[in-house]
Amino acid sequence: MQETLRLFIAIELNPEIHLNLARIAVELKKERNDEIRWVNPDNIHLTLKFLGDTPQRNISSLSETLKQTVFGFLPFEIVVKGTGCFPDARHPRVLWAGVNAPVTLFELQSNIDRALLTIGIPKENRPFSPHLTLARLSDRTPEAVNSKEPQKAAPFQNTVFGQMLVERVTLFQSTLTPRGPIYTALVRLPLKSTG
Ligand code: 3AM
Repeated sequence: MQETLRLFIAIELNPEIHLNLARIAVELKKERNDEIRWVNPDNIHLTLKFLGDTPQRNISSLSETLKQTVFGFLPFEIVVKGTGCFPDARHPRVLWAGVNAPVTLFELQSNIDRALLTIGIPKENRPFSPHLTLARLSDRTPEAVNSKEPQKAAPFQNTVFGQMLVERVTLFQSTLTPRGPIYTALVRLPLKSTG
């Protein structure tokens, strides 16, 4: 059988952002609720593309394509600010922290998507909406909890959780375990250095 790895491409966050997101998760989690799956704050990242199960033998061409694409971009700043829900506050499935970013981030994401198509990885259908997933709510989450979570997060609507210079993109392996996913950085690909 062919060996596959579950992969995704993301931007890693700096320690300040991790710390601030961990703090608000503690606040929001005060009334413990088992229906909400909180993301381990150390695991929070900005996903650019989910690849899913990928044959191990394709990883070197994938990394090479990614390397060349990413190196075409200069570093840029992002600001992590505010909270919100997908698809909307009345039907929350994902609780997120927002990412304010220049057009470069959108170009980086769409260039990666386009470049990977040349090596047979299908393009993303949904428009790119940069966010950091804080928690996931399921269909089974009671309506009362569903409507409460966005309200609990509302005080953070304009909070700045930090900012950082994006200087690299990371190819991650995701290993699903009963205790939650384990993310392992496989390769870090630098943007073009100005120095
Ligand atoms: O951190 P976020 O939520 O942006 O939601 C998953 C996570 O992104 C997403 O890939 C990232 C790392 O797990 N993901 C997981 N399964 C997915 C799927 N089948 C998926 N995205 C699209 N399709």
